Amino acid sequence: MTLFTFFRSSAAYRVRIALNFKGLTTDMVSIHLQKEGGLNRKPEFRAINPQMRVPALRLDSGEVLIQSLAIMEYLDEVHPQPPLLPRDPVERAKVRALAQLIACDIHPLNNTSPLRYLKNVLGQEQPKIDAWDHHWILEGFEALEPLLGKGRYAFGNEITLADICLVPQVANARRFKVPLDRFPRIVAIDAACRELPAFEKARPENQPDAE
Ligand SMILES: N[C@@H](CCC(=O)N[C@@H](CS)C(=O)NCC(=O)O)C(=O)O
Repeated sequence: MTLFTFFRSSAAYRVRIALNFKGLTTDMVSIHLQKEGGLNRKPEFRAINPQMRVPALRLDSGEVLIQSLAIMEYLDEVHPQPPLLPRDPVERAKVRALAQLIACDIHPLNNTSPLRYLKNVLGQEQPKIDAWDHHWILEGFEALEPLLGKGRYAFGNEITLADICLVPQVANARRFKVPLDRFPRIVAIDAACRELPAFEKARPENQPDAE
C-alpha cells in the first residue's frame, strides 16, 4: 500500500496512527501542501485524488481510498485486530460521534484551503485568521470535553477512532497557540495516547518529510 501524506496534515496523521496501531506498514509519498502553492494541486496528484487533499491510500490492487475516516474504517474491517471501534452498536455510534465532532466540525474550519481563502480571496489579515482558528477550535473543544468519559482514553480504557482524531487536533491547536487550560480531559487523554508507540511514531516531527 502507498500512503500519500504530509507531515503536518492532521488528517494524514490520523491514518498514520491507525496504520501503526494495527502494525501495518506502507510506502509513503509526501505531498507538500505549501510548496509551489501546494503540490496537491498539481495534475499528477489530482489524478490520484480529485479532491486534491491528503491522505489518500493506494491499495496493492491500485484502488485509491480517500477521506481519513473512511480509510480507517476500511483498515479496521480488513485488519480487525486491534479494533478501532467497540462492539456494541450504541458505543460504536458514540465513538463515531466523537471522531466526527473533531474531523467534520472542527478540522475543516482550520484546514489549509479555507484559511488560504480567508487570506487571499477575502483579504483578511493574520490576526483575524488566527481569531477564526481559535474560535472554532475552542467552540469544538467546549463540546468535546464533557463528552469524554472518565477512562484513560476518549471512550473508556481502549484506544478508539476518537483518540486517533483527538491527538492530531490537539497538536494543531498547540501549533496555533490555542490555550488548552479549560480542557483537562482533552489534555490528559492526549498525553496518555502519546505514550503509545503507535502515536509517537506518527507524530509530524517524526516523519521523513518533517521540516
Ligand atoms: N475530511 C478529509 C480532510 C482531508 C484534508 O482536508 N486534508 C488537508 C490536510 S489536513 C489537505 O490536504 N488540505 C489541502 C488543501 O486544503 O488544499 C479527511 O479526513 O481525510
